[in-house]
Amino acid sequence: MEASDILIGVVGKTNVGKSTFFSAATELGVAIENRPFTTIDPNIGIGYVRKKCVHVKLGLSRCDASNSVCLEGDRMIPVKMMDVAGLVPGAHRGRGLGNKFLDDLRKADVLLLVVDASGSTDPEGNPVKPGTYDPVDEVRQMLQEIDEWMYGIISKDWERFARHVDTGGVVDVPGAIAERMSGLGIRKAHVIKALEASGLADKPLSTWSSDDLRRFTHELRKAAKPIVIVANKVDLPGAEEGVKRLREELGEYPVVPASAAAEAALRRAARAGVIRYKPGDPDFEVVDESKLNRKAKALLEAIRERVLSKWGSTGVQQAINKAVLEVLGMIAVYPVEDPNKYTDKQGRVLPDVLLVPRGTTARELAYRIHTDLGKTFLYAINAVTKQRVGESYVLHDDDVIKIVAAAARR
Ligand SMILES: Nc1nc2c(ncn2[C@@H]2O[C@H](COP(=O)(O)OP(=O)(O)O)[C@@H](O)[C@H]2O)c(=O)[nH]1
Ligand SMILES: [Mg+2]
Repeated sequence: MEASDILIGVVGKTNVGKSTFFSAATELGVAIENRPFTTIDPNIGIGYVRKKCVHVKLGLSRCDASNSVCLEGDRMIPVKMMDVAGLVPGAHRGRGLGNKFLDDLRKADVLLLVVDASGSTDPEGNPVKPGTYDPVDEVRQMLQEIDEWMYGIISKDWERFARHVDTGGVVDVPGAIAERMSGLGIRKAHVIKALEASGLADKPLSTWSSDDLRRFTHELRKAAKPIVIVANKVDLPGAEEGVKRLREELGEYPVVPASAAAEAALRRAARAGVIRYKPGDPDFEVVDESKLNRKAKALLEAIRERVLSKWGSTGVQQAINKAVLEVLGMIAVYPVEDPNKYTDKQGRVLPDVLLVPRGTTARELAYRIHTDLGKTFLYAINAVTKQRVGESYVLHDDDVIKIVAAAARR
């Protein structure tokens, strides 16, 4: 996976807070000149993973973050986010914006499934009394919708495909399945994982029952579209019960309690210079009381009381970090030219950080930076230990790496 192409899909039914989450996440909360990132498309934007900047670890006083932003030692690393159209039950049969929803989903690497943990939004998105609706049912419905959609695609012409694989001398079965499903963002590694998880790795495809195919599809969805549940609206009454139920009943998925509305308000206030607050912080600090009117002050106090003190944070940053760093298993790597000064050719300190999948090698990193650098790779230098490492060196989180390549010497 190209880390710069990581796409987080924000999904869920109508009125649960997807757009609020999306706009909070794509607002950095600080005014920065020459910000290199803008909204790509009305529903695609840039969100950020927050990670301690390696300049702090290295004992440097600062860095010159260029492809990302360093907020006093916290590196905000851009990732693409998509505010997906609301999902209504029956979307796979074309209800609501069904097909638009499912089309958007194809491109996503990981999903933030936003639900109303307070149970105050009915299946069609209408507001109801908190606690009326069960967020666990809501998640199950969403997952079923996605499974149905995938099953519809995979089962089309399956028999013919299965016969062809079994009798046509296809050697790489997972590869053939992945190729058939590549339009859904499915890769061979996902297929291998799903074959194993569904116990179908050794069963010839043409002998699969339709139950087998459903089980396989379910596992494939879990592998290719992993999910973090965002239990939103925790500022409302009834949310505690909702979060508890989500955790009890859907233990296989991470559940992050959140208040997207609170995060949106905090980032706006931080941007206006009223408070000091970095996305994901457990608290904020009022900078200038005189800038706050009574209403704004009451709102901030309510956020502190109902969200931050109670839940530890608004959850928005935590959900993004969980999706990218834990679920997708990305690590941060800082390529440099000068391994002693940690600078690039222009003398900028640690300008770039890349998110790469855990397990990426030095040579793969070189390819990521530039094809020529990959092709002519000679060795790399771990700038922290000053050790020379070979092409198969497996990168660690927060590695600072200089690539030495034949092309670069010319
Ligand atoms: N109380 C509360 N309301 C929220 C929160 N997030 C969103 N909302 C409200 O829920 C409604 C629907 O939000 P929106 O983001 O448009 O939902 P979407 O249809 O899923 O995109 C709006 O009135 C929001 O202000 C939250 O964390 N807490
Ligand atoms: Mg919306």
